[in-house]
Amino acid sequence: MGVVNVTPDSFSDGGKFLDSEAAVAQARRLIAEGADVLDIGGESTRPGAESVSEAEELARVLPLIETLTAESALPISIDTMKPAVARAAVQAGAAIWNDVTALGYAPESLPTAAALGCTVILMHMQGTPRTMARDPRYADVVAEVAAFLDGRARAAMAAGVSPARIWLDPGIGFGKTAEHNLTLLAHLGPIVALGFPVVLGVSRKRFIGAVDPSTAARADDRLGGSVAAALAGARAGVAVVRVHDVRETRQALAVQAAIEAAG
Ligand code: HH2
Repeated sequence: MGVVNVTPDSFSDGGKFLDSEAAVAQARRLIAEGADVLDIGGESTRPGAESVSEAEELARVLPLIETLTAESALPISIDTMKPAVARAAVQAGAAIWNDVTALGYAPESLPTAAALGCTVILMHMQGTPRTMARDPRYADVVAEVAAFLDGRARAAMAAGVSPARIWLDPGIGFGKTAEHNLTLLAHLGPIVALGFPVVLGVSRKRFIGAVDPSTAARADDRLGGSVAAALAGARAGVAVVRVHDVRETRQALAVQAAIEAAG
């Protein structure tokens, strides 16, 4: 799954135009590099990030989804916590609703997902993007994340979401210390064992900067660590890796698979 962010720093018309052009170019690049899914987001979920209005988020993502569905059959995932944004994105051609709040942001999230009939990604997060980095605590991070995801999958099914359309994600970096993230990556088994495809987002995340402090200040210096974590996820049975660097990750996964096949 290739990541395409449409989160402009500038709200001027000029800035927006340039950013949406850049987003289309980035999406085309990831398609050419072999992405199987594109994940499009119009609201940053980085620790401390401010939320954006529904209208602004729609203005960022809808033109991109419309452009891409017109020129490619690749499935598109909409990374949003807002049910109205998910609905408009699916109506514009998105096939997957990627929700970092596991359909918990609004009361209408669950019924909206059921009515849309799209695939949903239910992700674990402790707190909210604004607060989650403050002081995350768990007695047993693996058991708690697995129990949460199991509960949200049950809630989604009870609301009418087909079990065949549920994917789960442990939410690496969302209300977790570097140690929590590494513990989860070392013990993905209980989450994979819940029986749904598992999505893993490790690309360029801060825990890599904790392991290699020389990259602490620069997220785009974390390619090696991102690929290492994606490979660990694949070995543990993860179905989808959400990445910024599709070409390098595909190559690493292919070499790992070739070595396993030769063994
Ligand atoms: N991580 C980010 C955003 N969306 N969705 C899922 N399912 N899993 C993730 O791990 C995940 C996600 C991180 O977002 P952000 O920090 O805003 O940056 P970027 O989108 O460039 O990764």
